[in-house]
Amino acid sequence: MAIERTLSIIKPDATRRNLTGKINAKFEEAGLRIVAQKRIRLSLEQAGKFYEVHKDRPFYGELCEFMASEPVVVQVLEGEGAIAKNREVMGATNPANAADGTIRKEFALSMGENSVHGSDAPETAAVEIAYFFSGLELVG
Ligand code: RTP
Ligand code: MG
Repeated sequence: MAIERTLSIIKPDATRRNLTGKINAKFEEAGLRIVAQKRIRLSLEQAGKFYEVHKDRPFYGELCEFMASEPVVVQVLEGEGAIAKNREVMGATNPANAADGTIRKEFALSMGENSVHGSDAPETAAVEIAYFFSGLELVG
């Protein structure tokens, strides 16, 4: 399988509870390399643009406010089949349905406050990585 890169975000519910290191350990144990990482505070506008695909969904406003409420850690993960592998390590969107050992099973508080974001396809990964990082910031 090809080496891929994917965009990951450690969400405010997790940064608030000091879970950045534990979540990063899960990625690294799964063979994903953190090739770029920064802790930032999103504005409401930046969160809105990032989640624009969900703009007609009922949870959009709440989601954007949550993502802008406290710092997030944005990161690029690299590895074989990184996009699917990351989503496997994350677990299901709703933590009640997430498999044992996944990040969301262990750490997520609810469907909304579910600790991590991960790109869902190669096209979205490329767009999402470019939203936060320049090529020079990716150190493989
Ligand atoms: P993400 O984009 O954050 O990696 O999560 P995902 O692919 O598993 O889920 P997606 O369907 O893309 O939804 C994006 C985020 O919106 C919040 N959400 N809330 N209250 C709700 O019904 C609801 N549904 C989705 C979650 O934070 C989800 O991760
Ligand atoms: Mg998604």
